[in-house]
Amino acid sequence: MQDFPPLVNDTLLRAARGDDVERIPVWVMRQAGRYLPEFRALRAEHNFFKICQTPELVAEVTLQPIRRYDLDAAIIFSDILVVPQALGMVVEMKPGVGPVLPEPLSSPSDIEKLKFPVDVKEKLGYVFEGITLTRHKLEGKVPLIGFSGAPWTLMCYMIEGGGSKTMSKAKNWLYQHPNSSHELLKILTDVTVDYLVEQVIAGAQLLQVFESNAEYLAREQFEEFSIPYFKTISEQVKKQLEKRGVESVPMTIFAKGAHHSLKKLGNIGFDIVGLDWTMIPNEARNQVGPHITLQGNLDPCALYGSKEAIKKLTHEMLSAFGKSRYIANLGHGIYPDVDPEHLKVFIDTIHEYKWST
Ligand code: 1CP
Repeated sequence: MQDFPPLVNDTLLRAARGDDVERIPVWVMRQAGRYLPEFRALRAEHNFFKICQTPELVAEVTLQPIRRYDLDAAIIFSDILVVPQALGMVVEMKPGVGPVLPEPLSSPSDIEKLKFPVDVKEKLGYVFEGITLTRHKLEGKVPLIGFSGAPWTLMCYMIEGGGSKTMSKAKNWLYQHPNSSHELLKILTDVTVDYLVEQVIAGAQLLQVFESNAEYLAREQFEEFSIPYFKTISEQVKKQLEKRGVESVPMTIFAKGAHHSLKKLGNIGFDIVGLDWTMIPNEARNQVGPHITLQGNLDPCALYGSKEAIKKLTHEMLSAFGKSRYIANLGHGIYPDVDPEHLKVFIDTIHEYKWST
């Protein structure tokens, strides 16, 4: 390995393993992003994917929230859509619009156009270089999280050609072309496994898989088109790392909207289950059982409230989850128009919380 500085604050990793912690660890989805003026300033000078492809810029953006706040983890700056790019698809980031794929997969025969198999070290080597450099620049302050999109969420972008209110084109495939859907999901799973393994080898200390589009699937579809691939990802990542002689890292599954399947999510080889803000902590705990760490789940819009209101809602969140096996976060990514001072209130409230014994 790359002789990284020793880790000073390992609270996140201890909570992930279920060990005792003196304070609740907290990080925030999209913590490096547009709500930060220092991010917007850098973004004004560089194209989004140019930042992702330049290890020095990746490290700089990843460190921005760490300099500002008392966070317990950094998450590598990148995007889930670098995987479709690695498969040969064009992805553009349009300011004010979001990601656009100008040539989406319009029928199952388009699967043949994908450049598969992917040599992730060749196509996504810039991510791994970014991870290694960032891990050094973090100087052991907090652990570094790596991530990927889950296959169904990636499939949505590849077929819709960008965000969508309904995902009706991608869901059309599930009903009209279930075999081709599985073929595509299998391709995405294979790339994702290699991609996550290399992130750990490069220095990622925890991995999160984002199934942000789980909310579009009913339970039956989620069980057919999403869960089996999660299972393959967790099993294969751990197996491949063992084969390579590398210690495995904790893994988080965040499946937004998958209320109906929390029990299953606690039983597919992931150590941490991320909850969105509509999920109820004690119900989730009953579903996943005692051996899983829960993560979440304040409504990202709660940060629009007054500082007093944020404190109150954060206290309620903490008492609902309890101190053990818990990582604090929002229930989805922070929005670009949130006041950075309000995020500070959220983080500091979590750390200052006095647990009654
Ligand atoms: O969390 C972090 O700080 C790390 C950076 C990060 C992550 C983890 C970014 C930077 N994107 C992501 C993951 C990501 N990207 C997800 C999964 C998490 C989630 O649901 O939020 C998804 C669905 C995307 C796709 C994406 N990329 C969207 C959503 C579009 C939609 O409505 O469907 C958007 C807006 C982006 C662009 C993007 N990614 C990241 C940033 C900072 C931005 C803003 C782009 C800009 O600066 O113009």
